[in-house]
Amino acid sequence: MNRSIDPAVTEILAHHKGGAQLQTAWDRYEAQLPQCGFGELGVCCRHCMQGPCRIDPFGEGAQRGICGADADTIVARGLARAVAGGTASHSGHARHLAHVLKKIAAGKAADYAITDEAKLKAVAARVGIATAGRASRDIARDLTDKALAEFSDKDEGLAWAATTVTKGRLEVFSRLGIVPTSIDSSVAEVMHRTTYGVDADPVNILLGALKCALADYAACHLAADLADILFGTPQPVVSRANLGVLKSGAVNIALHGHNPLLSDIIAQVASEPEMIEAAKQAGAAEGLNVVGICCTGNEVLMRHGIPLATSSVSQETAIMTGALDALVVDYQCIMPAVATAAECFHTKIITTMPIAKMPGAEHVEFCDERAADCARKILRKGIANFQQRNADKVCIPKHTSAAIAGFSAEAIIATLAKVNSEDPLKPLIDNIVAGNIRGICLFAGCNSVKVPQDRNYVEMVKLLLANNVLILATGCASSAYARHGFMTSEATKQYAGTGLAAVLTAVGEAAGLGGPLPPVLHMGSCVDNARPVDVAVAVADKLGVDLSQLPVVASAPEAVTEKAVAIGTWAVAAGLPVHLGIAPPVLGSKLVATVLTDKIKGLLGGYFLVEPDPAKAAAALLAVIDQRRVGLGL
Ligand code: BF8
Ligand code: SF4
Repeated sequence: MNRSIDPAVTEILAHHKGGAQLQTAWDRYEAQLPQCGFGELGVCCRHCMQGPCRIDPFGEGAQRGICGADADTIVARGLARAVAGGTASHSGHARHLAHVLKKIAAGKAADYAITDEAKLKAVAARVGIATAGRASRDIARDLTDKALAEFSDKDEGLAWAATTVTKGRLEVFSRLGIVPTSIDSSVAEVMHRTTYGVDADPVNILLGALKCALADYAACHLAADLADILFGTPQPVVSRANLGVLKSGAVNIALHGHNPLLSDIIAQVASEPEMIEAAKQAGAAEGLNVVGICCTGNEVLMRHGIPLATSSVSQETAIMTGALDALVVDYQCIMPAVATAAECFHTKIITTMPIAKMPGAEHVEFCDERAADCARKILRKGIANFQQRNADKVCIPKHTSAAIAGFSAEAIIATLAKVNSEDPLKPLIDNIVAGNIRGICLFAGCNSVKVPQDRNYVEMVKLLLANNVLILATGCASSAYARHGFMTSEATKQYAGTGLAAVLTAVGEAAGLGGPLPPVLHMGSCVDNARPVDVAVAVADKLGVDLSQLPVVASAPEAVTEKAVAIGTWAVAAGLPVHLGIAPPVLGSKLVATVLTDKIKGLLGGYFLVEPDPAKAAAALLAVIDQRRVGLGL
């Protein structure tokens, strides 16, 4: 089985081949094969203790669970619960940021600050908070109250959803009765309606899933906004990506997980002279080398230029270099397997959050009020562990690629403003109209063991770029493109079609980059999927159309998590055709599969498109883009 097309991952896996103790996600996947067919189709249910119940997909055995639920109900309930899981995760992340902003406004949490006052004012104004002549701290206090109110039931709906989408979308959501009244109640409602003997109507359950997904959207937007206020709105920054960013002569510390509350403070503290000196004292001539993994890696890459080591599915390979002195984690997408992998090397796994501990790891509870001290304590543990490193076990693949990251919506608009300061969106819209930019595709989501790591991303993007589709990327998708060299000026010359290359070159030169803009714009982590929506909404509003009419598509060609399910679902609600390269567990219900891939189109404009073959998927997305262009008269 081809496990990865990433050269660094391939090298490290080959280096450790045959190691009896050392297993990776790919080994454990093979040990699981064949995976349960009922589970794959989504037709098993454990929602009560009379179960588990399962439906025979061939129609010969049981067609109903003990309570009478059929395949349609069971599949819809399973999908809705996945959306609720994703929403709980993103909103936990957002809530954590809101609590810290509240502490800042109250004069506590002294290690954090309001870094981006302009963003604070812009977000506050957007959600209806007065800003003129007011102190930042007062605005922040009101903003936090408003943010925390998003989590508890209220009549008027979610401010972070209502103020960030088109009018047309809001009308569609109201018509379908899927406007969430709060983030927490949306999650709770899905859990309620999918528990034993509540909602048995599959279509009604799917509407509940859509409502919850819109709460997820609000949570993602809230998280991205608050992170910008606390740590700064990302601006283009040049860095490097892949395992070669680890250094044999430095103390290597990887930040893994999601919330910048932990990683940004560590990134700040790591540049303190005492920390660098401590690393040198420990014998590391090159000092301290902080790198990122997964979405928190994207956060510190975008704001500090910290290099990105690898993505989620290959997180164990960072440990397998034998050169990682500490892996510092907060929450989400951290495989418990990292502790097992660390047993074969010297890496210290440090957990930091009360809700995310792990056998085999050392727990250093992260405390918002003493964030910098906690960060220093964590770094010192990594530095002390450098002396445990066994030089004979060190194997750092040389591969790295340059990557320009940090394309927040604000950064994109500012770059376009260099071409037309009066009307920054005009160059983008004019080039879409002229066909130089045929359409835009957002790549999002994870890497899965079910396809060779990055294969779908790389094959699809080459085809789309050659056909003048501008690419936006977030999450592990952005990691894939960073590691494979798609986030450079050279990539524009190598991969972009003539029209797209001309636009990117003109914009890059006007912006003083000394070369073209990269053809794949790194827009951040998974919660940052709200950022491309901001750009799309601005374009739609300017054109006077709805999101469902734009030649904009999305793809999660290697998706894994419940968070990805939630994002994919709200992207459909936003009116986007959303490609999935791996079928989600819904194929056991023809009704659910048909609603998601077809019927939903008439209601929302968006829909799912499942295509495992990357070439066919790219062709399908191009066809959709062209249909939408025709719809706009282009
Ligand atoms: O939130 S893309 S594997 S790291 S879930 Fe996780 Fe998927 Fe990566 Fe970030 Ni997003
Ligand atoms: Fe079986 Fe119904 Fe219980 Fe699910 S809820 S386990 S289908 S009896």
